[in-house]
Amino acid sequence: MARGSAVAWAALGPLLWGCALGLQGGMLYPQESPSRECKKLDGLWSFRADFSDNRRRGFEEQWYRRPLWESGPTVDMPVPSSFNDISQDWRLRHFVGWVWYEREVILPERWTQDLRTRVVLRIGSAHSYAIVWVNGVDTLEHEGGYLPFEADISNLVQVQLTAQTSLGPVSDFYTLPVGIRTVAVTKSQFLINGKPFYFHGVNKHEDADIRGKGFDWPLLVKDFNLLRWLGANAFRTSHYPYAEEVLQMCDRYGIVVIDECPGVGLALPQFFNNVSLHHHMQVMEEVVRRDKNHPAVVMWSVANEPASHLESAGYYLKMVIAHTKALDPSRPVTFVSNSNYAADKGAPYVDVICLNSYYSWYHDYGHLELIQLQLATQFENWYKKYQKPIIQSEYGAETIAGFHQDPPLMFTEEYQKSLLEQYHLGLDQKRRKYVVGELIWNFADFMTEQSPTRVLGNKKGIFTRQRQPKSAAFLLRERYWKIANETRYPHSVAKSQCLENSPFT
Ligand code: BDP
Repeated sequence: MARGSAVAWAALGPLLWGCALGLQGGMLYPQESPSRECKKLDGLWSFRADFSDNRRRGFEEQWYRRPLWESGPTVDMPVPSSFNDISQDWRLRHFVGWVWYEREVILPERWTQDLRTRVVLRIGSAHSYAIVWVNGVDTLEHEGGYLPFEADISNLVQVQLTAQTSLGPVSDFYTLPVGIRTVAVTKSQFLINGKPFYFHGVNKHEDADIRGKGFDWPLLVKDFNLLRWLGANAFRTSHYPYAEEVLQMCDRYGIVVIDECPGVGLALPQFFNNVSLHHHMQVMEEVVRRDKNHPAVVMWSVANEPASHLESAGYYLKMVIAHTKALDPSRPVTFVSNSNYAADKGAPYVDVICLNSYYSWYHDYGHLELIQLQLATQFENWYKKYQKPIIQSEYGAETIAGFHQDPPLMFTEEYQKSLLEQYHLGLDQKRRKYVVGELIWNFADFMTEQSPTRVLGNKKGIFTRQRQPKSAAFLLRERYWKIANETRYPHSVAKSQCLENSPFT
């Protein structure tokens, strides 16, 4: 290692939205201040997927000991990005296993010479298990994607290894934008600052052509412009915590967030065991620790569509929810259910009931005329049993932009529009009673694994993956602005001037 430089031989797992070196860590977002300097490590990294039969050749041959190119061929990989979306190699498109990233870093001389400086390596996110070596030394491990992790690497990069504590305290400055508001839940309302709040918004994904899940400022700003165009006031971070920059934007724009942890796919009885429970609680700790200072976040969601009809799921969800409430008594906690009201074992523990239902898509497909009846039954059953406010947390229809058919048939723009219209009639019946929100599935088309039910990914977006509107986007826009204006001017009709403004009160 040359003086003044550090080499991170390799990190395992794709680094999705980048990493940064900074002074004085503490799991805080890397931010420059009079006492902190940041060095972004975004850019091109050397990369290799371990295609060996057991996927463990890298460990056996200790690739982390030498520069990566010395143990075999490497390719360039941008960070942040998703490696699956970049390469022309079909094996990488679906690869699951260890991948190796390497980056040589030149550090400012003062970081390596001044022993009062604390140097912290922070990874914004790496999916889903990561090991980080710095100068060949195993420094950091983290399980679970989407969340940051960090280590003090001062001793690894500083030339003289004197005990740092003997040098006395250093002043450290870190500022946070502050927003103050209250959140409360009654048996039929969601209150922000004591006023009833109605979630009219979307579910999203961090996903786009080429970028995949990699963080991208132009994409983020485009999405927020579209949310404003739509008149949306909320979204759920389905199904994992989004980049911190996204939450910062929500704070700035007044978009309300249901912050979800990556508790997805808990569909089988064997998943509800003590090991998962322990890890799930740990992930909730990481989510709350990272996001607790964002006023935009008004509720935690601990899981999406767990098999909550199982007895074991009941105990499991009870524990995760209780743990989350203990971590943050100021926010309501939920999970998103697609179980039957009579069977759900987790619902007794949530503050708000969140329901996913796909009437006239996965159920009674083609029968749009059944939606209102199904929806009324759904809401009434759940409310009667639990007396808690309800959010329709997902509904939607697969729609291929440019497909048209009237009378509407599945997969056409007309069908998506009609399905939404029927849902909206059903929602309006309960909207001023105990239904406190509606979140369309999905904001934009997104990539998925291949399957017979997916046509180049999930096409339930009201925007295409390239962020162009389908017909349903205009329908939703009219509705959301109408609701926004009702909230803002309780007894008046929508004013077109509001299109210039923000939908948020
Ligand atoms: C819901 C899931 C979501 C899927 C959606 C769908 O929560 O992740 O993408 O179904 O099938 O049940 O479109």
